[in-house]
Amino acid sequence: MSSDIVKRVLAGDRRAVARLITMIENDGDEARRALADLYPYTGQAHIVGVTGAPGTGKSTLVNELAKVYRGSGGQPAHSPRTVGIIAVDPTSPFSGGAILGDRIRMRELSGDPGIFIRSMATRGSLGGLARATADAIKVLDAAGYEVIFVETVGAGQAEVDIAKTAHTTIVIQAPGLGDDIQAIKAGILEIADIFAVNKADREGADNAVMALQMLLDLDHASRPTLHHGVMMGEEASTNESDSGPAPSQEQGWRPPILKTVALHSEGIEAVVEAIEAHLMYLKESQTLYQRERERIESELNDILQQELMRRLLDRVKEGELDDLIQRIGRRELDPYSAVRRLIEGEQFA
Ligand SMILES: Nc1nc2c(ncn2[C@@H]2O[C@H](COP(=O)(O)OP(=O)(O)OP(=O)(O)O)[C@@H](O)[C@H]2O)c(=O)[nH]1
Ligand SMILES: [Mg+2]
Repeated sequence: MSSDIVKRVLAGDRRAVARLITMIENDGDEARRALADLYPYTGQAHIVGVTGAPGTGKSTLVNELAKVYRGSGGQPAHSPRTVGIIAVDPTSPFSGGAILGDRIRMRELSGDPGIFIRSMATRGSLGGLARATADAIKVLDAAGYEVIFVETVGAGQAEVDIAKTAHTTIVIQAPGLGDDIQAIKAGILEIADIFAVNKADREGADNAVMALQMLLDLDHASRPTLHHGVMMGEEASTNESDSGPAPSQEQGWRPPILKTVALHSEGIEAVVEAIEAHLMYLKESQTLYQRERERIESELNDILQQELMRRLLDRVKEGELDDLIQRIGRRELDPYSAVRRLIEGEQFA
């Protein structure tokens, strides 16, 4: 039996969507039940991750992209689509300047009923921000938002997590942050489907583009690139997969590098085209299927770990963990034995 909030979310009620996301942030059982009821209605949206160093222009670009998808700004290229935006702030839960700035910036979009905008911040709950974000995406998806942008600051795990959750990941670079190959963060090639060199009105944008280009060339030359688990290049034609349909005779996807000036709405249409082209590629090459499988597997793992941990900690008595830490510190106990005894539920007295 669906609860009231589930029905309202499915009907696209914005206030119900907002409330359920708050419930998810607070990690309640009711939220979990609602998510279970909503799950069959998910899997429709195109999830687009947008990541990059602080201040590179992620929020500004997402706003501009949203406008194009809504058909405003004189872009009748395709029929308007509804847009959900989740801005993830991994740092400050309450005083986040980024969140405040985003609120102000996004106000210009908020009059449009076809756009839903939400900021999320860490509460230190067990599953962490990545879990809550993945669940919030499901709510927007079930509520019928067709394109969902998720903005995360490019910092280690947060970035990897979003690439796992998103279908298409845009990595934003900006000139001046270091324009040579060494300065480009390791691991970025693994997650980027599209590069946007934003602030192209500033000096050094071409250098940033060239550095990325060289990096892609090197990467391509040095190995049969595994991009999101699918072989790229000519190798793809001989690649066989036992986990689902074999990849097609695709040439693979080489991330385009696009210059933008988000502040002045320049180059945005090309980014939209790249996003659409990437989705097409995912569908035609069967990569979508494979990614979805990997995503589900990793999500299942996360939830399992989280749930096992929660159950274990529920059983551990107040102060017991502290005692253990002290005993380990005094070398009376080693950490492996401590964990074994915790799991087996032995008393430590
Ligand atoms: N010159 C120039 N400034 C830009 C451009 N795009 C964004 N900005 C400015 O750069 C600053 C940061 O932009 P944001 O969109 O907030 O960047 P962000 O990556 O979302 O920032 P965080 O969420 O705090 O990491 C703002 O002052 C923007 O007005 C651009 O294309 N050119
Ligand atoms: Mg931002």
